[in-house]
Amino acid sequence: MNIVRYRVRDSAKPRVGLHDEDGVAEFAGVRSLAELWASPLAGLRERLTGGALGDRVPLAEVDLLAPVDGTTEVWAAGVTYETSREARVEESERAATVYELVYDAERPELFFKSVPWRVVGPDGSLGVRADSVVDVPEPELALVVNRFGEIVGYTVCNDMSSRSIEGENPLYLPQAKIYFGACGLGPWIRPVWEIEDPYDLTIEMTIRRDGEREWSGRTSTARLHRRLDELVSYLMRGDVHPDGVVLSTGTCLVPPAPFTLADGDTVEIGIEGVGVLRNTVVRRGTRD
Ligand code: DO4
Ligand code: MG
Repeated sequence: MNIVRYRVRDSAKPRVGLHDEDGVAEFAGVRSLAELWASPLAGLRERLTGGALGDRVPLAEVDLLAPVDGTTEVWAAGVTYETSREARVEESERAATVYELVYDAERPELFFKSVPWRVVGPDGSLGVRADSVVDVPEPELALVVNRFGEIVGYTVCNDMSSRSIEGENPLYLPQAKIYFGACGLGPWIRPVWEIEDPYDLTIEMTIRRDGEREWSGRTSTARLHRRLDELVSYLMRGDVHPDGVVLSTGTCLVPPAPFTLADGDTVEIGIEGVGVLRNTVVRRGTRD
């Protein structure tokens, strides 16, 4: 079962429904995903498995949208895999120790990533800033968390990042991570009860340029250095998320320098059991 946010072609109205190989069926009476994240997990499961569904619409007639709406924010964790720690140390010679320290610190690195309207969904265009020279996609398992702090589902996040801007000074992190087209999410949400072991999922990323493979990598969530509930508990501390929150859990795949994304590249991120997110990259300033 995949929970989707979608639009039937030629209609402006975003809908929430269930997706399978044959099509998408709307959840009767559910106006937003945010509304679902206001129920405790037990109630949600009952509602989704026993709820009334509308007629199934074939996949060819729908556009899937980023699975986030309302006031549900997207946050991200950083330096949660050894590979990420090494990549940051390498790119930021003068401030390398902050990454080494946070990897082993009790408190994880968590940062705000996106409001829902800025999030790019399946097949949408991701952005690269015109004032950045080294840019990478970051393939990450993202947690969908309800207002009570319970993990209710999983999706795929692309935490697009400027390595050159963050490498210059870690205080530039918001500029390296938050800009137009910086957050990809989708293609849908897989409910938590359908993933047996979130610590044993293969993550794969392929970047294609002019139709040819430019870079690809494969890893596993088994290499995650933190527990998922630990990340969520820090995110909920001292804060409220009335419409729930999406928390991306950090990357274990960083294409090494001098790799940088080019205009027109396609990025495909697959997480076992969760889904495959495909997007195209627009490098701002290259088409003007
Ligand atoms: O500290 C910088 C951000 C790291 C990050 O986004 C990641 O590890 O995925
Ligand atoms: Mg990241």
